[in-house]
Parts: sequence; structure tokens; C-alpha cells
Amino acid sequence: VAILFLSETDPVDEWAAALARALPGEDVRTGPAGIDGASVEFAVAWRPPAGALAALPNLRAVFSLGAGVDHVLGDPGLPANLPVVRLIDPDLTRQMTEWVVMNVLRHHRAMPDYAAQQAEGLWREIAVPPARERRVGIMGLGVLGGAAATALVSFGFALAAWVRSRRPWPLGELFAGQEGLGPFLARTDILVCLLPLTAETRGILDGRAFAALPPGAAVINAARGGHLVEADLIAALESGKLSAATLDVFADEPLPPPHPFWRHPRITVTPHVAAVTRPECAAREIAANIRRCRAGGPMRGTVDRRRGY
Ligand code: NDP
Ligand code: OXD
Repeated sequence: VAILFLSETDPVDEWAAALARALPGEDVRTGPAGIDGASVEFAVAWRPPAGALAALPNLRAVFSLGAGVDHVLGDPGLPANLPVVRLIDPDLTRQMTEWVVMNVLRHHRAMPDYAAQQAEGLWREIAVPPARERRVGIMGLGVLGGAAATALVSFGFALAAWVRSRRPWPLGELFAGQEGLGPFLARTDILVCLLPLTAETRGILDGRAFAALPPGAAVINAARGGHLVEADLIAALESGKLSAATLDVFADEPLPPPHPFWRHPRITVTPHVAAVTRPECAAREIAANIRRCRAGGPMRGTVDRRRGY
């Protein structure tokens, strides 16, 4: 078996067909049942059950079905030296850029307030500053955050980003590390989270972060639910410290029906759809990496397991 597909939530047949098209002649299997684990060379996985990858002793790499790899790295039985490869896919990047631009513009142009006004039949203009005075801050300037920043700068927003490692950045102000976080938040009216979920970033959108933002700031989370301390968000919205939030990802997905986010007047919910992996596009990227690996070269998107992304 060359490639084993492991996901309980993705369309198996579509994936099997896409992988077979991208890797003609390869033996592609779906699900671990009836397979000799020792024969599997590569796994393509989304939230693999704990221990599933450890049962494949000759695995050369595991490919995440998404850009995030927290669902793989969270397996305590993950073999120590197994290369974990995240998905870098122009289609995924384009979708995320669309979603982020759409929501930054929504908050910039006071759409949550206009929606509330419409519910009351209220015809009233809300003053909005020009884009150059609207300070947008992106947490995480990787493949997705970087592309979103490039698109946002064309609207003229005052951009900043927060990253781990300092370097030159021509599109705006760059803040790095723990010491950069406070100043970054203090100058951010619309905060966009596009960080990977790691030990360092879990719970980073908490009451302390919200307190550091200017009054009336908006928060957009397209990264992972684990970044957000949910009760702190509700408290910051209720107190008026934050004006609104748009959330695509949640600690518990699907977001349970009784969850207060569903009905909160200042929260917009989308069901983890900011960027959805399309099998046809992703299979091409995974196939290219399998070829690189077989040729003895580095794979694109190999995760630094120590950093967690
Ligand atoms: P990348 O690995 O390309 O980029 C990660 C960025 O985060 C880098 O700029 C990195 O800084 C920064 N970063 C990481 N840790 C820290 C830290 N401790 N402090 C400050 N900055 C940090 O990731 P992608 O852009 O490909 O993806 C980001 C995330 O988006 C994914 O991990 C996933 O969780 C989420 N996602 C959500 C989707 C959705 O539909 N909602 C779809 C796809 C992805 P540096 O540049 O210094 O290394
Ligand atoms: C991803 C996701 O990580 O869809 O790609 O969340």
C-alpha cells in the first residue's frame, strides 16, 4: 500500500478518486481495516484516531488534509521522527483571503451595526473612518496571514502583524514575540487571528488580550477554537470593550445548539468554512510532495515539530 487515507469526516470516495488521479498507478486505500500496517508508505489524514499512525511502522510521512496540524500533533503516540506535512495549497489560500477580506470589510463598514439597525427598521448613517485610519492587525503572517495581508493592503488599511521571528516586512508594522504582543494589540482596531494552535498560542485570545485592544475593537478568529477563551470574549462584548466578533472555529465543533455564540447579537458564526480543502486541489499538492520525498528532496510544508507548526 503506497498511500492510506484516514479521515472520518471528509468525503472518502472523492478523496480516493482525487488521489488516484494525482498519483496514477499508486495503491491508494481508505481506512485502516484489512490493511497490513507495515506496508503503508504515506498517510493522508484529518484527525486520525490516537495511535493510528503509530500502527504504521514504515510510514515515511503524514500529510495533513488541512493547513493546521494540531489534529495530528495532538496524538501522544505519534512516532517521534515521523515527518508531519501541512497543506500549502493556493486554492485554500485564496479561500482564506476571500473570507478574511470579506470580514475585515464587514467590520470596517459597520455591517454588524447595520444588521442590528435593520432588525429595528432604523435608517441611520454610522460614521466610518477611511481605511488608512483603520488599524488592522493580523496574528500570524504565514502562508494564510501573509496572503490576507497582501490583499488587505490594497484597500489602504493601516496594517500590522504579529509573528514569532522578526524580519523586514514592507506592508506594515511588524511586531514579534511576547514583548511585541501588547504594543501590537494596543494599535489594532480589527484583530484577525491566523495563528497555528500550539502550546504557546492556545488561549491567546483571552481577557488580557481584549483589555489591551483599543475600546470598540473587533475580533475575527479563523484559526482554531483553542485560541479563544470563550467566556472572556462574551465578557468583553457585554462590557462594550469589544464591539463585535466573527468566529469560524470553535473549541467544540460543530458548535452545540445551546451554545451562547449562536444567539449573541454581536457575534457572527460561520461553521469552519473560511477555507475548505478541495480534494482535487489538495491531492495535487500532496502528490507533488510524495514525488519530492521519493526523489530524496525536502517536502513543502514539513512541520518543525519542536515549534508545533
Ligand atoms: P503558517 O505555519 O504558514 O504560519 C504561521 C504563522 O504564525 C507564522 O507567521 C508564525 O510566525 C506565526 N506564529 C506561530 N506561533 C507564533 C507565536 N507563538 N507567536 C507569534 N506568532 C506565531 O500557517 P498557515 O498560515 O498555513 O495557517 C495558519 C492556521 O490557520 C492553521 O494552523 C490553521 O489552524 C488555520 N486554518 C483555518 C482554516 C479555516 O477554515 N478556518 C483553514 C486553514 C487553516 P513566524 O512567521 O515568525 O514563524
Ligand atoms: C485547515 C482547516 O487547517 O481547514 O486547513 O482548518
